[in-house]
Amino acid sequence: MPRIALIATGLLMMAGPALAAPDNAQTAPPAAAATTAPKPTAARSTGGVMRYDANKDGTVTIEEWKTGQQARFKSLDTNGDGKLSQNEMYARTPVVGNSVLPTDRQADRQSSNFQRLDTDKDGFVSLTEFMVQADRNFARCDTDKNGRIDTAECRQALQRKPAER
Ligand SMILES: [Ca+2]
Ligand SMILES: [Ca+2]
Ligand SMILES: [Ca+2]
Repeated sequence: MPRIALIATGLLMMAGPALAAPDNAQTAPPAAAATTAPKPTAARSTGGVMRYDANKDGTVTIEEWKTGQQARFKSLDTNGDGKLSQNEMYARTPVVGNSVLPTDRQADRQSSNFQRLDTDKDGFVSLTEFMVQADRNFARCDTDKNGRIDTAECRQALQRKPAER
């Protein structure tokens, strides 16, 4: 029964798209091919989480998260003074005209985010202030409170709280 073997291959491919070879894709049943293809957009907002999975075990622990956020802080601090100005913070996410939000909305949002992070109101976000927010973000994603997050958990958490704008 070679067909059953093919279907099994299709199921395996769904479980691990990275293992899918071009040859298998051509011979896979259409149903399996159709289910592997979609879902590109959903991962966009939360897919970034997994880049902090330093040991690649599929979850991001609080330690991995903190290490990653500290590294992020350092890379954002382009003048190396140990704190982030608003320009440094958003240098990589500039307000752009072709986004879903109008540019003034984006700018408003960035400056209100920045002010929320800058809890001592000195006009800069220190590493401590940055990490307070990082902890909060982790906690928000870690809905089952086991000290680990993954993309699915984060996506759920973010969907549950759509009013953050
Ligand atoms: Ca991990
Ligand atoms: Ca700085
Ligand atoms: Ca500050």
